[in-house]
Amino acid sequence: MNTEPKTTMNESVLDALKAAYGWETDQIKHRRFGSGHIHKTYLLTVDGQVYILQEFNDKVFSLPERISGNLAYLMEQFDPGQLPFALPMPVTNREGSFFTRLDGGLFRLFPFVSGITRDAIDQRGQAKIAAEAFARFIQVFLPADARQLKDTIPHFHDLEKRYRQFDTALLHPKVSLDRATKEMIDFYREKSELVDKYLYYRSQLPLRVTHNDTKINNLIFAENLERVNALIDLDTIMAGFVFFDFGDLVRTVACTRDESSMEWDSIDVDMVKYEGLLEGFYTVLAGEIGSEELESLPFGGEMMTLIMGVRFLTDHLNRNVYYQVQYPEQNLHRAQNQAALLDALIGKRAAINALEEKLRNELSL
Ligand code: GN1
Ligand code: MG
Repeated sequence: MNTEPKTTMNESVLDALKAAYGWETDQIKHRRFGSGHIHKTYLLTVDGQVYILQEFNDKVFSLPERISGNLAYLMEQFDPGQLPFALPMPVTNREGSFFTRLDGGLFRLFPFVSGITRDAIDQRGQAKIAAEAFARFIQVFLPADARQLKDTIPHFHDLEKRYRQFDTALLHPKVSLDRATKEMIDFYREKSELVDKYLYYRSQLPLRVTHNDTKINNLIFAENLERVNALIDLDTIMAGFVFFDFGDLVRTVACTRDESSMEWDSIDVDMVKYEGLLEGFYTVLAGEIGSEELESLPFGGEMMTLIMGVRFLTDHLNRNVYYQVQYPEQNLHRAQNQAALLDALIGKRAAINALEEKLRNELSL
């Protein structure tokens, strides 16, 4: 089972890293860092110089060379200076590679970007700033040919495929189907009607360069939360639809409780922050992308919440082989959380449409 890993690395791994990066010092300190669900992340200090060290999850990203290839393609063609924030690239080792394979696993090193990361934010203005940052990322790469990018996780946001994985897990569940699990299975089965809308948009909208993991904790804010210093977790950059990136923001920003909350009854859509997100995307992208693309944004909120819920539930049925968990039912609880949010988003469709109308008028779109 993929349980919470121990909090320190073996000395032998640190020694091997020293050799790989050519560090001639014994002044190396590290501690676990961040709240990502996939890689294990450490804050590493080498002679006073601070880095982020990631133990890379190559079970999840089985094609790491594609990540390097995609980033190289994007960086060659476009000047990252066009963006008002950093896209931190890994530090190369002595062999010039982003990745260092050691006995203990596959590792990557990043420069540490100072600032603040949040699993939730509390103001409309911050929602707008976050949305503008992700929208700027999309905007800068609009002239790129998204099809040149390779899928780093094939079918990552393919809702239809995620439902097939759910069905497969249901054939031989690895956990007992208690009442809460059965309720979730029924809930997500019922919501499969959203797959048709996903397929419709997939057949109509252009593929763009999208980040695909726009949860709020993948932004590093300046200390005053009034600016974005960096956009991180670039492994899932691949061809996608604009509504994916808007949707994951809705899922993690425009909600009254964060993804790990178990207060199901108080999970709702925060319309004030939702408005901030829409305004951020409209301000940057209106006029640059098609009108149907703009109209698809609210669907992204529902679709991304649904796909995460289905993935969490599937992982629970498979007994936690994908996401890191701190206790066995955590993926079920995450699926319950996403279910509550999805219901709230569906219940607020009319209010969200009204919000779109109002903003379009205000911004003369
Ligand atoms: C994972 O690595 P992290 O925590 O930023 C996942 C995303 C999910 C997210 C759910 C590669 O992102 O797709 O949205 O957890 N990343 C991958 O919190 O599966
Ligand atoms: Mg992350």
